[in-house]
Amino acid sequence: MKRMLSGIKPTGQLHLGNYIGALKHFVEYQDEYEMFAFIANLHCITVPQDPKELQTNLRDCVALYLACGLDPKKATIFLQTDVMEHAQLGYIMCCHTYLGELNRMTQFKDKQANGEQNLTGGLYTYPALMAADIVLYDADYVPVGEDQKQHVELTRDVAIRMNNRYGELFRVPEPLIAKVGARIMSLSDPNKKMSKSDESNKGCIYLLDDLKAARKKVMGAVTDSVGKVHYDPVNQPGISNLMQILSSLTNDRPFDEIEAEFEGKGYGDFKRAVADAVCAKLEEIQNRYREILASDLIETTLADGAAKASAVASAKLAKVQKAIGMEIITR
Ligand code: ATP
Ligand code: LTN
Repeated sequence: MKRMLSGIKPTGQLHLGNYIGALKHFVEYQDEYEMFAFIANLHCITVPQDPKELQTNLRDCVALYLACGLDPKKATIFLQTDVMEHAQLGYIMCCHTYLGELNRMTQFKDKQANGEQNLTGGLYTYPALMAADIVLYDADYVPVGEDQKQHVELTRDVAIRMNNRYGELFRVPEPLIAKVGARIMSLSDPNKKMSKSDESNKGCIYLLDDLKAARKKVMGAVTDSVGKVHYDPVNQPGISNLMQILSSLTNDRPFDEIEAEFEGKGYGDFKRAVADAVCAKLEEIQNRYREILASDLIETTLADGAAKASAVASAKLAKVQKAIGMEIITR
């Protein structure tokens, strides 16, 4: 069975972009692949976190993985820090990643270009840790949103480099990016990615948003003056974004079918249909989320997941360290 691995940073509350671009696919693939789904809590401290908020976000993130349909019997669900090998292999990968490669990573470059102050070393070297996350499990595929493609490509380059230098160590992974929904845009500015760091809060639908608030955000989404429900991301980015959301939440309904349904109707009708689909999905997730919080499923899932992931990760780290010639006592 082919392996798949992905992670989400608990830097804030999970949003619809995280669900449509990533989480939904983890769930779809868990039957077909050996799935490793983790919470990237080392990655999230690359930017400052409030400890209390982080603790809440962390628990919510695990609960939401489960509430969205990840099944601990099928997928290995774990916390990155529960498997020490991530940090250790992360350091080793960092020592095989060139500064030129890190300098090209847009996430860091953008923050620097925006004049953000006190950027950390952890943020700069983060793609090397992400590479370790992936190769530690010999993942064949990495389902992610569009913004992460560059990091998976770097992982491939470093894995190939190390395989060439030390002999076959790692499987070389491929990013798996959905055709629809890999970059859900902000509802208040369809030229910007829907993001946890949305300051106005109007453009981002959180999975735990109150349903009324979520509906209001959809109904207030920025559209255009064309007046036709048509998929054209360049000229109608707002409408095209809503079409992607609707399609993703309704069994990948084709765009031409959506266009035909709303032919001759106003944007109000279309937005109501999108809001209905969003609220139905949020309601389903939130009901399950409340049940999970009232149970001990978070703890049992993480304990189980950490044990399964550690077994794979420790064997891989031992192999790498031996190949590099770093070890004396074989583990
Ligand atoms: P932020 O929302 O703060 O920009 P992020 O994308 O940097 O967060 P994560 O929350 O860890 O980081 O992302 C988890 C997954 O969700 C990744 O695979 C990412 O590509 C995907 N993702 C994030 N935002 C979107 C979006 N707007 N549309 C589609 N996929 C997204
Ligand atoms: N960098 C990703 C989160 C992440 C990840 C990973 C995704 C960390 N390690 C390994 C896939 C595979 C992000 O910022 N969204």
